[in-house]
Amino acid sequence: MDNSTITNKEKVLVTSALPYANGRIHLGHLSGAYLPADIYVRYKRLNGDDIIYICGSDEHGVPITITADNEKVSPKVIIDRYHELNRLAFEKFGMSFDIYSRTSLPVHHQTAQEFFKSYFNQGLLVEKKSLQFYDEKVKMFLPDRYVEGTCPRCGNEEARSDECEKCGSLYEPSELKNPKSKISGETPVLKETSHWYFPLGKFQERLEKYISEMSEKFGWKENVLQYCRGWFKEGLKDRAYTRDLDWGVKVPVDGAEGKVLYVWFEAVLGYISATKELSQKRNEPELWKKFWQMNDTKYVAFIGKDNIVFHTIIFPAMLMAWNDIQPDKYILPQNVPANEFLNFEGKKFSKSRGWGVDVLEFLDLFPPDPLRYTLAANLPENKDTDFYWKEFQSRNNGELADILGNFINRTFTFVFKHFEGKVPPLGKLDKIDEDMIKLIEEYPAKVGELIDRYKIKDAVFEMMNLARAGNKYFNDSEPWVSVKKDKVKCATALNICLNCIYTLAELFEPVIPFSSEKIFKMLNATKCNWSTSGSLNLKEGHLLGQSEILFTKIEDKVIDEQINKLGKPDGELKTVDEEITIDDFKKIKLRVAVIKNAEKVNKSEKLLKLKIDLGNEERQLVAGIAKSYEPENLIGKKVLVVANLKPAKLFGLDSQGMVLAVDTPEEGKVKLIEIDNSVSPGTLAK
Ligand code: B3M
Ligand code: ZN
Repeated sequence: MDNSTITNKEKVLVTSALPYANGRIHLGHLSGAYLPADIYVRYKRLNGDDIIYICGSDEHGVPITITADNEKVSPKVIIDRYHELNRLAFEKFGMSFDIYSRTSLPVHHQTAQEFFKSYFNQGLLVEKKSLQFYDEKVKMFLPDRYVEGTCPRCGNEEARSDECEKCGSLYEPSELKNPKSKISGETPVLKETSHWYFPLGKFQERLEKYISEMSEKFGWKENVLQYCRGWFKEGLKDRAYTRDLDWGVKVPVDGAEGKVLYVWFEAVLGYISATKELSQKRNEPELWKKFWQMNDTKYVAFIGKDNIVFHTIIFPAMLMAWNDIQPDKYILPQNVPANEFLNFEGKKFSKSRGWGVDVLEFLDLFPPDPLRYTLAANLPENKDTDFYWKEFQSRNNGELADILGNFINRTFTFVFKHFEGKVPPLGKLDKIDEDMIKLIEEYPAKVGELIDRYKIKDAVFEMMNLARAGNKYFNDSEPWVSVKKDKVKCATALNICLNCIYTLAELFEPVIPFSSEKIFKMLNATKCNWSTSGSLNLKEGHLLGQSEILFTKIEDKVIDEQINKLGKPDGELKTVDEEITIDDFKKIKLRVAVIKNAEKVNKSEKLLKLKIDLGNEERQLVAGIAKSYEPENLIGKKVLVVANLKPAKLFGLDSQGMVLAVDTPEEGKVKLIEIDNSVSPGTLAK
């Protein structure tokens, strides 16, 4: 455990993944890399730590150029539009970045080029020639995502140029069948090009050591470590750090016209250049160095799980390579508390299918705090979670309004009615009062410790528990009775309630900052240091401010309206599949089969070898379902198989047919289409 977090003030650098400026931020993004970081940062600020929080738009790379191509506008139009929209969305949501920068700024281009040149000059980069697809019609090399074709291994028709997402195989672009350029639709040719490769393998040993040390000292999350182990097990390979593309940071080497730096290479450096921009803005030239180049900085990088390798392996290796020869040494991430994904009402967010809500849309309908609270209470810290409209409603109505809001409201009403809006005196304490005071005193440390360990969901649960306890205390001490019989006792209870509200205002600040500000205003008080927020800060006679409504209940009909909007086949939702004739379909023989045996395929994480019985024959087939099923749970299942698929070889094994499965919202997981037990093997589906 990192004891320094508890005793000393820290110097902390926090970054959140730089979102691509090619689309709007949705709730899933917030839950992954932004809200948890903001809660952490706000807490650290209240704690008096010296902290900066860095973010900005990632404005290069193929995702941007694809959006620009689709809209037939320049990439600049796209990034200007989405940088501004996302900046605004974050602001309305209450994100407290110290800077929201952009990677198209000159300071970023210079920084990225400086790193590249450093590697180049030390002879670290290896230039290699390779064959890449080239579209002769538009005269450009096609990055992976611009080429689609048939997988040479499994026949998937939507395979990328060198990788099939369906069966997980990697191959040379020359092996891809029927390649098509996504830009012109033409068949691209293979043309030789050269790129600079970073020898990641050379850093493997040091990276493994770095991760195991950091994780031991600072408690890295298990999901993050698992990803890293997977990469190390496969062995780190050289990676091309340049691309043939117009849009991006130019490769600062003679003869490299038409080439830019690989977007992931420069995007992670965006954290550094954004901090430089902050330095300039604050007119503190040394600020960025103080955070990036001094050993006493604690650097925490918040991301979603799809970005893990870039932050735990690629970026640290880049910093190590710089530190190897340059006099100014950078610090490495001390922790990378990556989150899993948030789904929406049981399915993945999908812009094209209209599934999900983006942040600006949401905040046009509801205030930010109920959203922050709902997302924070359900963060995908260890597994994927879902946003449900009904849960949003019940967290708002049943927790924010009925527990926190109600406690504050009844206390204020009582104090204004019976104590002229002033904090009543604290009299002799009974056991119930002492117990409540003890709770108030204990909670800041309890909640803070959870946040320090990135257990934000648990921290939020505890915050609301204190409000629960406050409500219960109010009930149990029955001030409406004591006000008539024993005014001193009544005053004592209300004094404690008001002080509990003060503590709640402070503890909840990181999660619901807008409401917290209102509560402080109502208390006519200001924030204090986190560590002293539980010490009965409001004294006898202190005059309270105006009371106001904190949380409005959301009616069923408002929520139903949102639910009904979802999944409406309003054009966008319809899947557009190419039509086939009944004869085409009849060519495919789908038959029922029983799984007789299943075993793992050596060296493959995705594949299982199945023995199936088709009624009158047994066959072997290889299926990409290892991440979804344990072999022993498959035996006896009746499934549907494409029985007349041409045999293929996968991982050197014969596969005669294909078993049918459907995607699930969980990344990489599928569900077999199972057939009722009454149907015999061999039966044809029609
Ligand atoms: N833009 C990927 C993403 O938005 C990428 C993150 C960069 S972090 C340096 O998921
Ligand atoms: Zn494939």
